[in-house]
Amino acid sequence: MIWNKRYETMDREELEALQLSRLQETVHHLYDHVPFYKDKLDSMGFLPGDVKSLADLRRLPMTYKTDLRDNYPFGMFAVPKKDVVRVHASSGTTGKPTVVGYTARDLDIWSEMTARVLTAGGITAEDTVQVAFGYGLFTGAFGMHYGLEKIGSMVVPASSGNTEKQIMLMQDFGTTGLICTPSYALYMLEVAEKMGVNPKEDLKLKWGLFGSEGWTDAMRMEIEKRWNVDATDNYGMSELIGPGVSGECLQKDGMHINEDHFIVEVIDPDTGEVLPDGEIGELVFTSITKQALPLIRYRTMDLATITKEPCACGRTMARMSKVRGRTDDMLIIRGVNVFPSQIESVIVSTEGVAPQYQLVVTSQGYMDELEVQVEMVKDAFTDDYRVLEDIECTLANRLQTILGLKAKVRLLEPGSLERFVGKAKRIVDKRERK
Ligand code: DLL
Repeated sequence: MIWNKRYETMDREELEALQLSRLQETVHHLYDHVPFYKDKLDSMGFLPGDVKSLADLRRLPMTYKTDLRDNYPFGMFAVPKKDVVRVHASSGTTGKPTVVGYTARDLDIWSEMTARVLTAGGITAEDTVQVAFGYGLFTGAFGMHYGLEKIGSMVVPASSGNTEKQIMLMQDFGTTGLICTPSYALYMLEVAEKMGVNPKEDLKLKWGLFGSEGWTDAMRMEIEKRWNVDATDNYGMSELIGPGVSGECLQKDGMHINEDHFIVEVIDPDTGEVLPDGEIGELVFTSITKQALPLIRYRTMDLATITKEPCACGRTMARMSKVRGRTDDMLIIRGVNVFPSQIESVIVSTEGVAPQYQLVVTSQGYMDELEVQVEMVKDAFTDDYRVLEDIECTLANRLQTILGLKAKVRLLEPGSLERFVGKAKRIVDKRERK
């Protein structure tokens, strides 16, 4: 099903005309209301009226997360505070959070966008959907919640954590859709298994919409098999709006971007040069319908590819690939670029180990060491040294083939790593010089 055929199946020419007029409006709005953008455009001698075609987007300046930090908390808002009806924030790892704001119209558009993504992932008014993202400053739960209400599904705002209760609610309410991070979905599975609940027999779950962090296709297969669901990926970011920027349809072949609200570019993160479709680079988004906090050419640091090839579902909006990594979570080990997603795909497809892992990086003098700590599955866990060595060797060899780098593998007892109810933290970088 398609939530909004009028827009989601628009032909490209019409879409681009719409994007251009919305971009022009946005640039005027920002120039008139946000000193940060006015100063930037003035210093370049660029007037809002200079946006004559979509190609002029490339002449506009980029916006960085640090710009939001420097203007903390409300300095980038483009409307007076009385028109802001909601704020959210993303918790940075250090210092102050990044604050984002919404007008009533922004909230309306946001729920339209999440309604599209939810519909693409299989959700209808018939569904009972458990939202197991944390309700609060994080955008995940509220964003999906209002989209679900728009669709008319029955929402169970369970929030994150309290995992046994989540499973109980799923059983008692006949939950058919689950929304959370993929790592929490995995953790919930373990708890369900411990409680003796068999998803296939005891639950009615059909749809899993997982996002907010990276996960591989191998992980999708694992989750689909064990939860007995169709699992789709969806992407978003607080600064852009939250969830709802893009989502997979049931073809599971890339996430459809809501291009009538965002213009997407893929750039070379080092040079800023715009790359052709199909090439991997950093995603850069321009929001063209937001009132409270529109951003021009926002650098996401997320690496992916895009395609405008038609999709079998009928949607015409461009699709982005799964996020392959972030420019800031790429590890450089002995000069080799390593993405956690590469390691995850090896782990998930290796027998005997569970998809629970942690990457520990240390340095010995000038030599960096990568240790891949991974839990074993219960059935394979043994104290037979030869069996363990065999699994370690298989993993180390596969990692070397994929990464081009020797990594140390450490097998752990089932259940020994920390579990996450939100975004997982899998990298422990102990190097002084990173
Ligand atoms: O995570 C918004 C969201 C909530 C998206 C719920 C989907 C579902 P932030 O907390 O601001 O917003 O984090 C944004 O999370 O730049 C990516 O690095 C990462 N991310 C989000 N979705 C995906 C995904 C929300 N599907 C940051 N795959 C982004 C990989 C993702 N990474």
